Amino acid sequence: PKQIYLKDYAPPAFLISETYLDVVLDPAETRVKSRLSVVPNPALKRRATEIKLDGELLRLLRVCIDGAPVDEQRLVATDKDLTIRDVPAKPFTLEIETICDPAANKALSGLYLSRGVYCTQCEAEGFRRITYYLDRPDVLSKFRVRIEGVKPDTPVLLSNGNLVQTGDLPGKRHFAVWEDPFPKPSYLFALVAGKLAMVEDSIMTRSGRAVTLRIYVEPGKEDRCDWAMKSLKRAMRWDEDRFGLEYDLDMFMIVAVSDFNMGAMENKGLNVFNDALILARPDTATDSDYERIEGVIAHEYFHNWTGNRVTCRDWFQLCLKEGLTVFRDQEFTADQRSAVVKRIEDVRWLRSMQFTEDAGPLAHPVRPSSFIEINNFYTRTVYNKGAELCRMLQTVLGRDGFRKGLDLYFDRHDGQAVTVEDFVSALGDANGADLSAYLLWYNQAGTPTLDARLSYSEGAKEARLTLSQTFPDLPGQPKRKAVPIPVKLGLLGPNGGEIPLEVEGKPVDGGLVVLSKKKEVFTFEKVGSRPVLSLLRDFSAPVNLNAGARDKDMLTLIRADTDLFNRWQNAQAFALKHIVALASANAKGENARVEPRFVAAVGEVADDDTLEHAYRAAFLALPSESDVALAIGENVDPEAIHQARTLLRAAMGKSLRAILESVYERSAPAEPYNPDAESAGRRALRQSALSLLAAGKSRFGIARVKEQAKTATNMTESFGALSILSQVGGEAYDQALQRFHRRWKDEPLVINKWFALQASSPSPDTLARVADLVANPLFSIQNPNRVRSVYGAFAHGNQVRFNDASGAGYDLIANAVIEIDGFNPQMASRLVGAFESWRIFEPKRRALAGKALGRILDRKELSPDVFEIVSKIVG
Ligand code: B3K
Ligand code: ZN
Repeated sequence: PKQIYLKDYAPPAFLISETYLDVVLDPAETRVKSRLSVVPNPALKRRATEIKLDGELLRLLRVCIDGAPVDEQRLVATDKDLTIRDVPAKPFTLEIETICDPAANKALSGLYLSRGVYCTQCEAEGFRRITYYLDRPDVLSKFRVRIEGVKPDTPVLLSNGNLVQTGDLPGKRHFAVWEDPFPKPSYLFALVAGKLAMVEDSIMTRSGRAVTLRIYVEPGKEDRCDWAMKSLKRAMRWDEDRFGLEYDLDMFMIVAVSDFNMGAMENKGLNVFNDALILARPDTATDSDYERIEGVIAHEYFHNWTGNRVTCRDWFQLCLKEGLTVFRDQEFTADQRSAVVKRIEDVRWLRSMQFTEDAGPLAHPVRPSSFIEINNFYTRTVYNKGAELCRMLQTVLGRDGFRKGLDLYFDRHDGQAVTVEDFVSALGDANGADLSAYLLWYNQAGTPTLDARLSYSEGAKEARLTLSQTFPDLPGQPKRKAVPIPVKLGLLGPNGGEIPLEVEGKPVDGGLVVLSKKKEVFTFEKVGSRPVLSLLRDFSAPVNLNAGARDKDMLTLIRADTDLFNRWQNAQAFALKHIVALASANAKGENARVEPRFVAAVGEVADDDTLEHAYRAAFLALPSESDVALAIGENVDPEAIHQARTLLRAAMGKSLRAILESVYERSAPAEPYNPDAESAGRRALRQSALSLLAAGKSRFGIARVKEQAKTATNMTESFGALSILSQVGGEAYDQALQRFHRRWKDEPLVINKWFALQASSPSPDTLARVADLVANPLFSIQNPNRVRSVYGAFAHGNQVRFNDASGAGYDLIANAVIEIDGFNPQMASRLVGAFESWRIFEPKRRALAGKALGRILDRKELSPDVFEIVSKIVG
């Protein structure tokens, strides 16, 4: 497979001003006639004499230029493209007729059938499986689409934009014509057809335009669209208020489908969603499902401006739309819910998922400089580190400055396909600031480490803070330059109060300093006594913090920092250090002692009714086993980590028993069920309390869990109880599992949870259970949600059993990867990414993982997707 390089970018030789598609649907033989208005790119001096169109898995019937058939000699077709020689030097009309096979499409890229519904997924390069085209994001075209099908099978016919014509045809057939007035790249094209029910609402935009909102779902699921619709309306309003951005078409449609490779897709005016991110009813969806739905609905909607109106010049610029849009959806959720809790959730996820990627063999810059398969680059780094970079720029410019910058970005680039440089320049120019140093963040891989040392001079009443940065060694990464690191901080006085920050006689604005070199000293004046340093508040930069803080100071911060985020951050750091120590004692067979001061500090927070419930719940969640593995970094024994973490949880459950029981009793949410942040926070806190109580073998706790598993009327509490029972095990767990299965076997989205829970259990019988699960008639290897809930949950969410000392976990996943790669490379390559940390484990496991990886790499028929990931992982 071939590497593609950013440095080789060249503008397209031709543009397509208008695209007309005529699609005649048929399960195995869908006929697509395209009529393209092709224009030689006026920006280029040399004109091309041939045009090369992308196309895959198409049967070519006919090509015409300006109405005349093009004869065979002028056509060269490969399995990837079609070249037409001797094309006119002036604008011309190109007509192409092809056949594709949606029923055979199990890769779920291009046009495919999902439970009888035709749908498309074109990003990144799926459009070329529908017709021959210049399938690249810098070719923007106005689309007009005619869809024809059998009316009883496909009563609903949808595409982007506005419906301009419909009609009946002989033989129970009918058609619809859609026109999208906004020029767009082919990756934003969508077509949906099938038997779908619809829920409708409407909203008035700020400038007074009425927009019709429609959600299409499988008939019978209409009662589960409420939350998605409400979320959409809130997102639309929020984007007007916060960024002044209004919706631009008369109709906004969302379609939910059951077979989808990822979460959702922002096609212009016609978003297509994984139904797991639309459908919600209190008895079928958990609080976290509700929160995710709200966030993803917003995310896809926000793409209408950040991605669609202004798009990417090439796929290397993917973070331009994804990082910015994740940042926007994070800000939205922060405003809808609790800002500090949202920040905690995002930082927790970033540290455990993105930092792992950035420290391993798949590390790449937020803007990569080369790839084999672009679908492999929809990563935690591009999305979430990309979002952190936007946040960092907002921190530096301030909210208003960032808004001014975005305004200028849209003024300059609406309707264009642009680069990261264009984005950063707009932000800088609008604020009279030179932000070019921040481009380094986009171009260098790896998480920088920020070292901090504070010294205090009693005589001078000065606190000197020395900040310095280093990059970890990464194989294949060149020497990296120092990046600008915005550091938000505070100094706490003896009674926990904030000491005003002053450097060279001037107050430090917003407590923000920027480390712009490798090393710098900041001297804070008029500091009356030795302060405690509260560093990297709000996680103001995506760095590994090495503050060398003493336990005593950390405990002070956990108890008394005025910054809530940093109380949590210090508790996590303390817990992490502590579990690492426990695990190492464990591995050496030494007796490990749990730190009572830490447990007590956590208990105080849990007990504090002046704090939000959700915040207290987040506080009770310890770093995950893989977080601990990442912190240890080499020769990792996953069993020792599991035991250490379990030990700490049990100790917390035991010594905090009275507090946790009381917290449980007094945090009950109001009835009936409401998915709002307040009630969800109460349920989350009760869940954390019960889970720790169960870990500490509290009789009260276990009795409550059993009861809740039987009587809960919402999925949050019902599934919450089931997952605690899975820790407890035994008869009660098995019975609860069976009950759950009986009740929900006809609800695939709920059964996914049942699958995932069993696949993520650390219990030694999990390997055998997973083998049963994939043999279960409710499982289907062709359905991505099912694969994620069994193989995904096992490989990504079960560190002990995936890394089982027998090697059976590795073999299970390697076999699944090989099988899935035969029909859905994108899904296979996601799954195989679970091996990314294999080198940090102890030698025996490493050898077994290496063998499993070798077995995959030995296959001759590997997709480029899997090949790229595995060859990087093996190194
Ligand atoms: N832009 C899509 C992701 C497409 C993934 C293609 N492999 C969804 C999103 O990020 O909003
Ligand atoms: Zn996105």
